[in-house]
Amino acid sequence: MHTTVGIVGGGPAGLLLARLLRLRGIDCAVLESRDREYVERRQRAGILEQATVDVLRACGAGARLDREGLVHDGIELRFDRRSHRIDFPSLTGGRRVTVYAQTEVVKDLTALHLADGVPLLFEAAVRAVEGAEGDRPVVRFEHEGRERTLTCDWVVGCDGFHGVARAALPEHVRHTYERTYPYSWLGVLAEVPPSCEELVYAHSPRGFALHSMRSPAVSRLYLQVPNGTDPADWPDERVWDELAARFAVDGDWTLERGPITSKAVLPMRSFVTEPMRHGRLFLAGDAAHIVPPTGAKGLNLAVSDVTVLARAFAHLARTGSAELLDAYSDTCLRRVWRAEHFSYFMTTTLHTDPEQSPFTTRLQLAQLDRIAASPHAAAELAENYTGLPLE
Ligand code: FAS
Ligand code: PHB
Repeated sequence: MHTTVGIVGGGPAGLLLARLLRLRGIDCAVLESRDREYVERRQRAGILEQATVDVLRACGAGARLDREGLVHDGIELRFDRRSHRIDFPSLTGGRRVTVYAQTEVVKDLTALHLADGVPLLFEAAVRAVEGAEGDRPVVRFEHEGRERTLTCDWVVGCDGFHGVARAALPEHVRHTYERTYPYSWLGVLAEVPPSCEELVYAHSPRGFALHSMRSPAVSRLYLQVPNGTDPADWPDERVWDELAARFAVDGDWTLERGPITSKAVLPMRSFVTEPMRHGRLFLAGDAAHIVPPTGAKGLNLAVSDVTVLARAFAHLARTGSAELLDAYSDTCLRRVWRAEHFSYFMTTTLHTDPEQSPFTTRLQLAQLDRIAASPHAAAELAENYTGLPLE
């Protein structure tokens, strides 16, 4: 097989890149190691920035998003038994976010591909990317029990943190920056209407908690837990009791309980690979960078990477100039480090490190109090959370 742009990984980054290239008449093919059902059911992100919604609409993947997405004009911070709402439009000149699950974005993009025939191979596990320094890189993959190759003019690694593409950047070229955290998230999906209109981020002496949602009937909630936690040690009642304790505020508010349908522990990591390009190989999304989910940036960063990359490939096809491809890594890394900083800030301000001193806890509360008291500090959070416009 040969194509212009070989895409490794059929998550949101790979699927959206293929769609954007297709709309610009650039040949591409997507190789995804898992089956369709697994990729469409894998619970991940839930918050879309305005810029992400705009890109999905522009590429024809906005119809269901517009029908079923929940537009939110703010979030609530809870700390010291107090509650404080951050109003996005008034602090950012009109920006807001949309609650629409990553699973649904993946379903919408997959349906578009299967409808208009972009080569999208499921259960096609890529073993290696070779020849990125040459002018015709080769992707070696296994499909239906046979070893196969895809030759390309360009390869894009959209295969996530545990993928193979990043390994094709030689050690002497690749610089990695990493921070791990002394806690994880226990994420649950529950068949119960959300107990709040907007997302609630809670700082409490017992640890962090987040109340998110998937629909008017399905809640998505997260609890800070020690690394290495076994979900089996958290029976439903214990989950609800702990959530209620962490969301507790003075005043009348009740956490509605219901059947928990999924439970998983998610480690927290900040990770960046530089550069995001080597020869004819590009990295996009989680293949190049990871943010802790406290800032709701993961999926949105993947979308901004492939938007910049698709524009650069279109510029090459139109003008013959590779200038935007040459600028890809620097262009994306500016946005990546902004999101890394914001996600680190949200994580270290809202979580309680088991080793932290009472002095550190006081500093966290002083920072949260500042955000509640100062429109400038609140605007800084709101601008980062709703996402900066794409360059
Ligand atoms: P993805 O990891 O989504 O997709 C990569 C794809 O490549 C996968 O489909 C994988 O099967 C495939 N692949 C891997 N190796 C391959 C190979 N060798 N050959 C072929 N295909 C291969 N963000 C939030 O904002 N909120 C959240 O709550 C949240 N929860 C998360 C939970 C988890 C467990 C993880 C890992 C991430 C979470 N994130 C969350 C971040 C998440 O949204 C990511 O940023 C987003 O999935 C990134 O999309 P991709 O870059 O497309 O990577
Ligand atoms: C989610 O809905 O899954 C979600 C929302 C906001 C976050 C993280 C996860 O910060």
